[in-house]
Amino acid sequence: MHKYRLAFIVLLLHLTGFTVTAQTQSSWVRINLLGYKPGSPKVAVWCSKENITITGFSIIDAASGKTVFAGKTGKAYGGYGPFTQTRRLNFTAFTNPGRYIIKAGEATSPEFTIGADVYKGAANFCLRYMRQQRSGFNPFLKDSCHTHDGYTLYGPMPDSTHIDVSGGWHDASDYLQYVTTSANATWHLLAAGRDFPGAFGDEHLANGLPGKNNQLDVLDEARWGLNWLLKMHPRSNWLFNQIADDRDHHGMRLPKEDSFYGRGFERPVYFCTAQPQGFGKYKNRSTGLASTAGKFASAFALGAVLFQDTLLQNRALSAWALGVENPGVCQTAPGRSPYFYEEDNWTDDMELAGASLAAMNAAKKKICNGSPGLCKKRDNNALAGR
Ligand SMILES: [Ca+2]
Ligand SMILES: [Ca+2]
Repeated sequence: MHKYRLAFIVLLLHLTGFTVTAQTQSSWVRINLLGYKPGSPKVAVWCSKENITITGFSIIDAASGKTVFAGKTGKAYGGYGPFTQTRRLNFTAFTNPGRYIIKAGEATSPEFTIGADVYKGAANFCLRYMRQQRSGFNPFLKDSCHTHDGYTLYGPMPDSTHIDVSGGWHDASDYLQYVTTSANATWHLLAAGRDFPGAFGDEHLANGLPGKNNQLDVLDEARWGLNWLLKMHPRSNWLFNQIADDRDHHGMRLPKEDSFYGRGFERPVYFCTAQPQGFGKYKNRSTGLASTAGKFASAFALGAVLFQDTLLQNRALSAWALGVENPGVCQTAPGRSPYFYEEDNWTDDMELAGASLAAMNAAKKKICNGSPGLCKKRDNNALAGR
């Protein structure tokens, strides 16, 4: 019995000591966790919860423990977030590859790397998050969710008309789905695949499960986005803006058991009307369609080029036309909470759309000049699919 009591006291002392150590730490050094390339700018940030100051820092070789670089801190930046004082630690001048630790005052950084290949695989790795966010079939869970979406609101059809808009990605770690964020993500995935194909692999199928399908995974992911956007712009004069609203935030539930909207597992699908919307006390300040229409058009136009798809081409043109006819912003719809995506500019979206359409038309001209019959056949197929 005595033995156990002693062990308990030793454990208690150990825990107490640990707690005191954690509580007394008041400053930290934050680094780029991926590391730094030898020739790139290199900055860490020292931050403290006390109003103290430091004037210098040192870099220590992780293996030998020797100081290999000494630097002066930048000017005091003052408070930021939970911190009272912050300073930048610039060590761009230090270019030797290796594993290091930064020591600044009482704070020590985690170990980090300086090396030519520190970013290798990073872009491809980020696609894991996109696959985890997939709505409809989710390859991370190997299960499907939100397959009942959804019922319409604000549209030209009677409210609560069912329309199939299952697919796309959940937004920001909740289950909401927006065109404004999804079309933006889709365009960037397409552009990344176009401009940096060597940064991505082919280790997943179109549905996100492991496998090879002779298509870069970044373009598989972009295609997943485009397929959903086509459902959200199903006719040349119909644009939908979002699925679900802030009732989403009222509690935790499994994605396939999302019954927060009073119609089984269906969720509301908001039509873009160029007017303020919001089912509860709060309304957005929508004035037009162009911010959303422009994002649709730019994603479809770039997708049309990369996938040689005339349905995407036609949808790019129809979304563009709706944006031209309805200048203004199309904000997301709130409900019981006052916050929503308060986008106040639309010209940037129409500019990107215009540039993307010009590139699409130039690419089409090139293809059609080479094979006019193929273009005619594709256009007919696209029209039949409308
Ligand atoms: Ca693939
Ligand atoms: Ca904008």
